[in-house]
Amino acid sequence: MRLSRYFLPVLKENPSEAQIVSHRLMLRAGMIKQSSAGIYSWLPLGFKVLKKIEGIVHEEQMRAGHIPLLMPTMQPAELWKESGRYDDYGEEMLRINDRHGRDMLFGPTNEEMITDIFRAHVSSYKDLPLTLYHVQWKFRDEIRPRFGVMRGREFLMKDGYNFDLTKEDALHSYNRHLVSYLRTYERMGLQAIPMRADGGPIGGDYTHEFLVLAETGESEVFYDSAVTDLTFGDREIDYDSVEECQGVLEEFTTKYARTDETHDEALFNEIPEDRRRVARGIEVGQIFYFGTKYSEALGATVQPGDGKPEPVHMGSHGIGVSRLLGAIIEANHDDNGIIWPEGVTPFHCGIVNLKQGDEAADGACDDLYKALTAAGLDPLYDDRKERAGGKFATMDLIGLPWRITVGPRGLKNGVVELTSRRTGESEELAPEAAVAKIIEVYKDHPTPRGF
Ligand code: P5A
Repeated sequence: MRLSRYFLPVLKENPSEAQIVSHRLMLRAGMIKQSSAGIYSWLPLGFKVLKKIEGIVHEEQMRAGHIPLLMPTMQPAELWKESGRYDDYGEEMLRINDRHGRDMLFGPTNEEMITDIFRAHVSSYKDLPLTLYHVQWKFRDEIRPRFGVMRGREFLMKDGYNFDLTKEDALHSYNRHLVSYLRTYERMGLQAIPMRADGGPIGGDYTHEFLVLAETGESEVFYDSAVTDLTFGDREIDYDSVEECQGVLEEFTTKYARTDETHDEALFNEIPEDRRRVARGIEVGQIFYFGTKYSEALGATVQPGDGKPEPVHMGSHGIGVSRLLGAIIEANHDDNGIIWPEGVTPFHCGIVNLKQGDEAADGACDDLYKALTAAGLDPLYDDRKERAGGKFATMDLIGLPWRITVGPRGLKNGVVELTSRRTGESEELAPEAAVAKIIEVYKDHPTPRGF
């Protein structure tokens, strides 16, 4: 993309409404624009990252054997009356009447709707296990929407639902989700720690939240610092293997890590004192096992062999897709702007032309652009007639991990400059070598094709 043809409405000033750095940087980098409280338009740069994150979520869900579908945002109240949650959910649910006076709602989550799909189409235990998921907009009329996309009213969630014959099978589904979530967050350059939590309005008492440690996080968390040494890495996991998934769950959840809702002071005090941590975190996902809560209420049953129909065991599993942008920025920024991890960056690298209009510089930038594009990469070429300082400031603000700087002086010596946004280190090398290096970097970070 040539910047002169792109739509990147960066702000020079710090927006006064933004209280935390990720919100401020998303506004300044022209990623989002508030439409009303907790509701945002996703401008091209923000949309690009959102779709990258969504792409990683899809890839990892499908890798785990989960099946994508798409349910609507608008739901009929009847389903929620069947489960009993229509009254229980309270004021967070946006209730709407259609022209016929029918009670509708903008879905805050989809347990009822997916259970309705299941009961309509599945009756044989042979169709189990089954996990269906979608990535769809949700609405929760949060009393205090704040921090930009962190706590929105309209937000994008990946929500998945498992259907299993027995509790044992459903716990394997739970473990499988935990494993796939660890992989998912690490691909985005994040450490998200599973912590025992509370079921809240979704239900069930077996649930973990995934938390990214950050001072601006809304949750208070208590943990053994040894959990921060755990990484999933590039291990290959057989998602069908009960033992392997159980092993990962035990590795990542045995040490003490809890949100304030489930915190147990006595257990916490058993951790060696120098490893006890009280901190704040951003909840980027949550997994639940709630047994037959919805299947019983809505009559989602299967017949095991020749026995009588039995309600299926279920769980639900959510990733805060739009919230992740905020969490990633909270964990990756400096005073000059965002520093995208390679896995989610909107463009793979920036090309800065120091002297637009200079024949050699223009030609070299065009060649770089073509070479990177031919390699399947997505560069952002700042071809505007601007001074170098302004171009660097924009690149730093929007946070592309790599920048190639091209100027007539360097070209005389056959070199361009390659700069890492994260370390600030630069090296001079031949344009072909810069391209080769960027191609090499992204070999380890396969990113879904973006927009
Ligand atoms: C699990 C999937 C559920 O709703 N039902 C379907 C279960 N869980 S949850 O924890 O309530 O939400 C899942 C994730 O969505 C994100 N999230 C939000 N993101 C932005 N703004 C909000 N207001 C908001 N509310 C929830 C969180 O990341 C949460 O973990």
